Amino acid sequence: MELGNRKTAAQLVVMQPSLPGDGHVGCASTSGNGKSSCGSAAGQGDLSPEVWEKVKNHPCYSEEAHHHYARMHVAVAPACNIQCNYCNRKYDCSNESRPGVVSERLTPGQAAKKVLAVASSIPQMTVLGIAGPGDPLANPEKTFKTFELVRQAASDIKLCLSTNGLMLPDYVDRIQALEIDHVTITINMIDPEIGAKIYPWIYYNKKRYEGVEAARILSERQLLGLEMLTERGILCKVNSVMIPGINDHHLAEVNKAVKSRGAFLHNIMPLISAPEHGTVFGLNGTRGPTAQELKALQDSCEGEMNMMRHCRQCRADAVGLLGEDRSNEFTTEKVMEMDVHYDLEIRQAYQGHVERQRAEVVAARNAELEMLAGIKSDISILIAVATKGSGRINEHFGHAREFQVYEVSTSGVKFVGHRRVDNYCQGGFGEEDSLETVIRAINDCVAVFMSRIGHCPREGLLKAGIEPVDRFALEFIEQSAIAYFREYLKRVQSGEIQHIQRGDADIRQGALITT
Ligand code: CLF
Ligand code: SF4
Repeated sequence: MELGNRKTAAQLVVMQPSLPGDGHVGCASTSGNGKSSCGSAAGQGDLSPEVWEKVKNHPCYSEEAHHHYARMHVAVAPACNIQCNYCNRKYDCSNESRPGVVSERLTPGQAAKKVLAVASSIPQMTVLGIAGPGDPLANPEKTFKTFELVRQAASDIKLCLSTNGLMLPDYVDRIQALEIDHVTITINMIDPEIGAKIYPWIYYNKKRYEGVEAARILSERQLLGLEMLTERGILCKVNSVMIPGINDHHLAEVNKAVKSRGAFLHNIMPLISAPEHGTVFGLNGTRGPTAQELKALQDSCEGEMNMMRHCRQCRADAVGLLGEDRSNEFTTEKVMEMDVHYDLEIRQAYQGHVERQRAEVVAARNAELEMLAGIKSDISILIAVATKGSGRINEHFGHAREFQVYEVSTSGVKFVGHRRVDNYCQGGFGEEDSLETVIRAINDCVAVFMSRIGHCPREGLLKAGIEPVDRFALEFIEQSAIAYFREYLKRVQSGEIQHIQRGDADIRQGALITT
């Protein structure tokens, strides 16, 4: 698909800004309907203190937290009880991990040691998730034993479980007893006719079911499990894979169904279906959505409930901040040789430092937001950012493996997604092919922020109509995005530039390359 051409019928010149005027003050911490913040926004908003305590340092349940806190997965659950057409069993579970990367399988004892080793080395690691590589509840003893061991040894680590939901109703009491406060269920449909196009079979009660019957049983079990969990006050996130032509128009109904059953957060993820992954969808040519298609669906569901937009579809053995992967530092061989000293006080002191940094980011954003007061305009722009975390613009363009994308308007600034890329600078030299893929990945953005950029990529970006911006190097992302937006509106108003609706962008289909 050709995505690089700015001069298309989609070009649209929108309303000129008026500066300043009617006292409109933007706020990034609430969505348009005043709904509270969480997965897609910042701060406590109107969340109850109990819920805020659960989400504030969970990198998946709080977009703001994901810049500062890390999670880890342990791959203790190899078996699965259903077949998804986007999964190839020789790879990790696509519910929560990228296909194409094989994990080491761990015993519960090995997994528990690995958790303590990571917790000692990465004090901002706050969450242990079990997400595969098969389905955790198709391997209940290994899954729960691992959680038990970690709960005994490290009481401050949040426990998080991700499942296809088939066996969920049977394990709700055990989940509650172990204080697993976060459960993700992958729900791709509530209509079995649609489900039959996604799931060829399930294995349930020692029997194999196929087609519509299989999808009906799966859907009933998923929704029942969701209801049972939310009745017990356990926070539930629903993951849905957006499969164009199959469930893309149906996911709005799924969104309503899961919201009505008390789901806290909905994470609509793009189908990953490269032919080399060997999945049914990959082999039969079912494509993933474009960036605009995904964002339009997420936007349309946001009025219904909180949407997660920062998911990295991580591996079943991922370690680190979302978007980075430090699993190579913690292989079984290395972990078993480590002399681990888990120290709660050190972890708490470090996390106190993280909280102070986080408060600085929020204060800087809010101060900048005040400068938007009174500015009226229909313009909204997307900005791509090269970052290593902590809410700052602190990555070289050539080293970035992903760009975070922010939407800015007079309503404020919000994170709307990320785009994974091949890093441009390979072995010290720029790669023209890589630049092309970067441009395709951020083609819907008017600017890209980075700490540094070389001459060649700068020229390439300008030619593609994307402004490279390094004058905010090491500054806070959101504050800088608002400052850029104010300048942008002035430039539009003065006639220096014309605001043009950008084209679509690619979502990369390749497998994650670990650092
Ligand atoms: Fe892991 Fe999932 Fe828990 Fe997070 S991941 S089990 S909720 S700790 Fe997070 Fe990774 Fe997306 Fe999952 S970014 S794939 S949503
Ligand atoms: Fe694969 Fe996960 Fe689906 Fe099982 S639930 S088939 S492991 S994607």
